Amino acid sequence: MKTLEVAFNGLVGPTHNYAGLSHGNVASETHASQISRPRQAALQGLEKLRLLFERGVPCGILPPQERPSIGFLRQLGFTGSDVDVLSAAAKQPRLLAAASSASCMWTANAATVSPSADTDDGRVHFTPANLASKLHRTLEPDATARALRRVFHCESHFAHHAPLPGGVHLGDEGAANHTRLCSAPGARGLELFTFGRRAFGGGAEPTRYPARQTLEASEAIARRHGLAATRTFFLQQSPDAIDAGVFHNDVIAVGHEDLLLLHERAYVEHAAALEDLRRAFDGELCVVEARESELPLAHAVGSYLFNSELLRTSAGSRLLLAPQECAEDEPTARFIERLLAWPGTPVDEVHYVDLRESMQNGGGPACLRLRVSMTVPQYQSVLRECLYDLEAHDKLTAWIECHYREQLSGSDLADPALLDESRRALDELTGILALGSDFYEFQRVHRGRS
Ligand code: SUG
Repeated sequence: MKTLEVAFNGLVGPTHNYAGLSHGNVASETHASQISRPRQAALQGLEKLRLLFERGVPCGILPPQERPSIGFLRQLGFTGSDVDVLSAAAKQPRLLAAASSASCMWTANAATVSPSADTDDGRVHFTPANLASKLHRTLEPDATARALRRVFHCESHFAHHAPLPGGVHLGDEGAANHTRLCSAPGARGLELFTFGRRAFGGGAEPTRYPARQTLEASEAIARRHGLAATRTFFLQQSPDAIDAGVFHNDVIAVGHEDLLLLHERAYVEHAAALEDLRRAFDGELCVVEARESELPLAHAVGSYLFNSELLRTSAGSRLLLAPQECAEDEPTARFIERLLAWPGTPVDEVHYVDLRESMQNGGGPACLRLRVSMTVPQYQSVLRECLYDLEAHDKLTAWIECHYREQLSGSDLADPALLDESRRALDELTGILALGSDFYEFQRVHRGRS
């Protein structure tokens, strides 16, 4: 059956800032307290979409969430008017930063998605990630679930699960720790879940940085999605790699159809894991592995090579969409040359994109997108306004230019005008993306009052 892989990209929200909230994510910690450029960040994301659209790659858009989240701050006991809440929370800058993060832009962490070819009821299954391991990211799952239900609203095609319960025991980071391999678009696939630790201990664990995903969380998702046990794999991330800054598997590996591109330090019992995958794969799996001697892990983490997107263009070629930092790092650039000359040409071309604003928080091209493989009828049922085309591009560009600030610093997060500007922007966005005027909490609260 004809299948389309649609890349749903997160729109960068108006409060994009650098707060150093993610211990274990080297870029986030390195850029803490620097001045961010929300307008540029959002436009960089849109430019990436244009490039893909021009190459015939179908793309979609997922909206930013409401930030600062006044609802979250109220749950913490701040009271009074919205402006009172904001000014009281400003005395606790770490809490205000958590309430203000635009981190939902990284939609690879929005959910785990299993296409209908893999599931027992023939529907596409979604589990929004609970993102339990970082305070600012725990604000996302409920709003993500709401967005996914609006965009993929047809129940006969799409099954929506709730985020996993259980906090850090069942910590789940979504598609960033999930890879799907298949012999051809539309064919049933192998689903690979990557975890960093076991919920109840046992086995190796990183010592410097946290492991965000547990095996038990991944197993629960596979059960919910009705995946066949023989086609589902659970691989443990190497603890050393996590300690070197590989906080998600998509910092060290990327898969697409019959290609798995990864670093040799990705998994515990790496060689045996790859052998199992090769054996289970229908047809020939192409594994391209970077060796430590040619591409030291620190360089791979710095350049974010494995956070490139692998995409099939409408002309049938496979494109590696890499961060521009890859061209600037010598070992990475050399490895890409080797990749392009690889026997059988698994990758036909490379294109570099400037996503510097997102990259400085640890979000490369692949972090910004959630892949959803769909049959044509499934695709046709998706909320049309959330699919990207050049008309959407122009509308969103004008919207960003009208509402986004050029720059933001940590102290700006307490500015009541920023709250007001963000709400005005998001209210207008619900019109552009046809999400309805009750999509955001502030819209529902406001309607309740009037
Ligand atoms: O969860 N950074 C995100 C980056 C997520 C990248 N996603 C994938 N690898 N798929 C995180 O660490 C930083 C926010 C700050 O520091 O202001 C942040 O949340």
